Amino acid sequence: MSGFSRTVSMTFDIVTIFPRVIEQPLEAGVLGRAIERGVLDVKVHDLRRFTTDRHHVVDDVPYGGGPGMVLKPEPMFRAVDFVEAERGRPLTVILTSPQGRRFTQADARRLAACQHIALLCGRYEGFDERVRGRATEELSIGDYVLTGGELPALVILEAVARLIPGVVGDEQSVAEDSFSRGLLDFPQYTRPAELTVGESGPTLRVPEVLLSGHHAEIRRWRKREAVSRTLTRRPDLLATASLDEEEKEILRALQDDRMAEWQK
Ligand code: 9D3
Repeated sequence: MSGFSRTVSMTFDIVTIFPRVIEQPLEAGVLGRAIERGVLDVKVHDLRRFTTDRHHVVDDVPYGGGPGMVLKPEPMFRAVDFVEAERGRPLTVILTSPQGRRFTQADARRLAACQHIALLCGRYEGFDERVRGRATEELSIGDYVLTGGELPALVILEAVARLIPGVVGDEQSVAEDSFSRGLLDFPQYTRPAELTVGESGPTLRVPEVLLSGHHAEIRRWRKREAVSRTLTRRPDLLATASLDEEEKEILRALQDDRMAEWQK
């Protein structure tokens, strides 16, 4: 046995009629490097390869009439059979569709514990209803209309894959991720400390506290900014956020301020 043997942490099988849409973005960045290093394995399966007719037809008209086309069920069944034969069962099979439950960070964390995940990308008006029986879950990435499930599959893949140990270099930044605590990020600045935009524009300054070197004050300022931003922009997150005592205190003070402002 070689001491250098390496085990691939996670495998994604993606079934699509547009393999390049999945493959191209995975060549760059953090995920591309994870694939090169063998920490992550992504297999893209062209749905057309699972057709049996001469013209590799993947869609057909809807029974009952109406606009658009529906993905034929047999190629999709064969594709899932193929992946299942390769990976074994039980296999997590995710169907991407506008009818799915909304994908969240909690789903990403749950799915990161899986060894194999298959993602089926919808196109046209969607899947033949009978294919849903082969999926273990159905996910949407949000309430807007896209042309297919390829970008959603990439979104899910990226959110899950970056949680696999060794995919992102900085484990700390993954652990401290704002969404895992339920607060938005505090504002970030880098050099220079003063910036003049244009010929005679205003001077844009980095908040004094960040230049002070007072670490306790900086920590408190950052907490305050994160809580304040969340209260303004995403109050819905506060219902389930896990705040420490200091953050709860900051939140109460901010709410009192805003209530007072409102009653003036
Ligand atoms: C609910 C919209 N449908 C009304 C007739 C038509 C339709 C729109 C878009 C059917 C399929 C699609 C393609 N979209 C996806 O496959 C999809 C998707 C999305 O559009 N938004 C957010 N998440 C997802 S996951 C898959």
